[in-house]
This record gives sequence, structure tokens and C-alpha cells, in this order.
Amino acid sequence: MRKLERIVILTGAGISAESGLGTFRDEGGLWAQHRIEDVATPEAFAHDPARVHQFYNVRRVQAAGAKPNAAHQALARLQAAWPGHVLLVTQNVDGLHEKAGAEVVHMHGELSRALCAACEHRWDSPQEMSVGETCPACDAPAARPDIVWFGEMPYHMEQILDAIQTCDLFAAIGTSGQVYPAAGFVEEARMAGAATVELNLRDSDMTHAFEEHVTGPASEIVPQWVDRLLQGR
Ligand code: BV8
Repeated sequence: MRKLERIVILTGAGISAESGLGTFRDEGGLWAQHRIEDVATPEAFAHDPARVHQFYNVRRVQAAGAKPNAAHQALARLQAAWPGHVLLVTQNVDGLHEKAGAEVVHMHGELSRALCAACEHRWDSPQEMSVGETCPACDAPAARPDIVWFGEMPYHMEQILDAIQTCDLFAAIGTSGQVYPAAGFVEEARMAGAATVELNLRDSDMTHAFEEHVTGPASEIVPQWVDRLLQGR
């Protein structure tokens, strides 16, 4: 196997499941309780901003009270043991990777941040956002959650794709592989010659694209996987 120098890790809602935060597409998940069109698109926010704020206010409060689990801590440990070699990209908008001490790229935004739709200023959001909230920079009543909704361009794509082009290992942890462009990262990595591994409780929509699979709950399989990586160094 190629010498392991650079790793790109993509995480999804499954890594936070054991911290008590709901996933989207598991039994009873968020998309079983809400329609994406009603709460996670720009059109939804234009149509009924109060409903969208409520959807994120509930999750913001839950995320603020949640603790990182052993999987988040193991990834932070991997980064600390291998500074500069591990890019951690998350689709999650909870702050659990940071709470575990990791450096993370939020490609779908963050519950803890607000964005001004008028001037694009960003600031730490209050726990509960409300309709007509004004922007601290331009005073427009245009504050929204700093979340990438469906139909919007995910953040940091250039940095992420550059890293995928030059990585030796791409790992996806706790993601169903149903949301693009994140779901397409494994193909990019394979075409760039990287080894690929999926860590998940069960098969995902992208399982066929990964060479290696580790199955089980993230809080068990991720620390074991990190230990193996660090032994192999
Ligand atoms: C865009 C907001 C274009 C925050 C989210 C092809 C190419 C490009 C786009 C598209 C395309 N086809 C379709 C599209 C459009 C769309 C899309 O992908 N739709 C899907 C539904 C078909 N994509 C977009 O709109 C994206 N934007 O493409 O823009 C563009 C181009 C030019 C100019 C402008 C725009 C934007 C996508 C981002 C949308 N925002 N979130 C929020 O509310 O949270 S996506 C949402 O899904 C969340 O962010 C979530 O993270 C993400 C992915 O879900 P997962 O994290 O995978 O969670 P899920 O519940 O699905 O799965 C959980 C997994 O965990 C399961 O596998 C389960 O087995 C596992 N698990 C559970 N428990 C455990 C576990 N594993 C381990 N241990 C456990 N204990």
C-alpha cells in the first residue's frame, strides 16, 4: 500500500448519532419529521422563515447540549498525532468535532453561526434566531442560519477537492452517501489513486465505491481504526 502521508476524512450525521443528535435518514430521522422543501432550502426560508428558524433553533439547542463521543475524540487524536496530515471535512452542522479538539472544515455550514443574506457578514448566532433579525454589520433585517441549504453551493469546495486530488487515503464515516457533492468525493479520491475506506453502521448508497469497509457503531470502530492507523505509521 502507498505510504500514508495525507488523509481526507468526511463525516456525516452518523458520527454524532451516539451523542444523541438525530440523523436525517435513519428510522424516525429528521427527514422523516420534516420535508426538506419546508425547512432546508432558500425557497423554504423565503416562504416561511419562522418555520425554518424553528427547525434550526431546536437543533441548535440540542447541539449546544451535546457532547462529543469516542469517535469525535479519536479523530482529534489522529490529527494531533499527525499534524498537517489529516484534513477533516464534515457535512454536520453541530460543533462536536471542535468540542473534541479537532480542526474541521464545515462544508454545510454551522448551527452556531449566522449569515446576513444582504451583505454576507457572518457572526456567532444566538441560540434562538427569529424572523427579521438584523445584521450587526449592515443593519438589514436579513439574518439567516449560516447553513448550506439544498440548491446552495457547499463551502470550501476548492480546498476539499484539492486535498482529495493529492490524498493517499479517503475515509467516509457515518454518512449515507445520498447528498451531493459530498457523496461524489469517494469517486474523485479513487480516480486520484487514493485508498478508500467506509466506516458505517450499515451499507450506504456509496458502499460499492469503497475498497475497504469497517462496520459498527462509530464510537467503537473509529477509535480502533485510528489506533491501527497510528500503529502503522
Ligand atoms: C449543490 C443542511 C449546486 C444543514 C444539508 C448532483 C450534484 C450536485 C448536486 C446534486 C446532485 N444531485 C442532486 C443534487 C442536489 C442536492 C442533493 O444532493 N440532493 C440529494 C437529496 C439527492 N445537493 C445540493 O443541493 C447541494 N448543493 O449541489 O449546489 C450548486 C451548483 C452551483 C451553484 C449553486 C449550487 C447542497 C447539499 C447540502 C444540503 N444541506 N444540510 C442541515 O440541515 O443539517 S445536507 C444534509 O444531508 C445534512 O447536512 C447531512 O449531513 C447531509 C448528509 O446526510 P448524512 O450526514 O449522510 O446523514 P444521513 O442521515 O443521510 O445518514 C446517516 C448515516 O450514518 C447512515 O449511513 C447511517 O447508517 C449512519 N449511522 C447512523 N448511526 C451510526 C451511523 N454510522 C456509524 N455509527 C452510528 N452510530
